[in-house]
Amino acid sequence: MSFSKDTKISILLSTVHAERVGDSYAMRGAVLYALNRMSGGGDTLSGALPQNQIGSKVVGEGDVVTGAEPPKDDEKKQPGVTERTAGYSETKESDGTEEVVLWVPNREPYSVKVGNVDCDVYLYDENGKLNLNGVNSDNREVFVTFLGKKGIDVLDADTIVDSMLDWVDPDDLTHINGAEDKYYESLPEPYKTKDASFSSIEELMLVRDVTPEIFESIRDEITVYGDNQIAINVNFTSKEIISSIPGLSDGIADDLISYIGESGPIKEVDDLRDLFWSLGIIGDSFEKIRPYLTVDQSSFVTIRAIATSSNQRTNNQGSSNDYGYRIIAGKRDVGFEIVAVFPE
Ligand SMILES: [Ca+2]
Repeated sequence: MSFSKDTKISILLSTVHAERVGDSYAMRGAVLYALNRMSGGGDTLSGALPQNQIGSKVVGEGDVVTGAEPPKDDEKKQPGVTERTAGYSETKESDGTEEVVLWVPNREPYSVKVGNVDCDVYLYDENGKLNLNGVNSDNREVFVTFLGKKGIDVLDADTIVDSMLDWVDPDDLTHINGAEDKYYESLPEPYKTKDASFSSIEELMLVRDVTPEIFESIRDEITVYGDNQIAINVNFTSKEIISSIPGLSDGIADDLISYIGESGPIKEVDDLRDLFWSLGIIGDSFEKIRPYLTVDQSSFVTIRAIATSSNQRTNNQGSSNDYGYRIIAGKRDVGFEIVAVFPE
């Protein structure tokens, strides 16, 4: 075989490919390691592993994963930072013989090294997202406003939300801008409305006017797991979601998110009363907003790992947002179990 310029390119490409594959396995390992740490270690991991989806490598403590660290404290030891991590970022429990520090959802990533790849692992509560099965006729404006903030035309947003209601409700009566069987059966590839709850967020792409581009722009902020209501965990949410709640402006959402960043998670919804008061939301106004807010975590957590140390980072074509490996884990009697994997 002659060593031409093309061969070099081919070798370079295969190196990049190998790094990408290596990162991919490292990120999978990091996610499974996190699942183990959330479950308190021990035998729960092997029981929770769908081998066919994850590959054959089972990651355990002391195996290929080394150097697990608590969340980074890169805020230079400001007063309040310690308090924020204490009692929230890590929960100490005793299993009788040794103390196991459980990993719990946290605004800061955990760090873990898998093989020679450093990974950041984010644990995110699903109650911080908008639950597709929580949308109803009374709170539909929240989702319409949210879609608007994502750059979706208001009429399209209205059509999408009405069609979501039709998709889920058991009847065949079309909402003003919605769609039932008659609409979907007229498509080149006809199908019927589900008339039942969303089973996955991807199912949203079957709903009238939801394009892959629209889905891509909102997929990290929607869920079908957790509590089937629009009650957002303020400690794990985005500016776009918070400011979609009637009565909460972009400015207030910014102030709330900075407050949590500086002072730590909100412990009681009532604690928001004073904060919002200082921002001009007084008396009855707070009572109207309150049902949309919670500090309760759901039983579902997104575990997302992103490789941070590999050379591939500099070669990465896509945005870091697209880069990573995620699973959704649901709490069970013993530990957590994988309920969804992205990419599969
Ligand atoms: Ca229906």
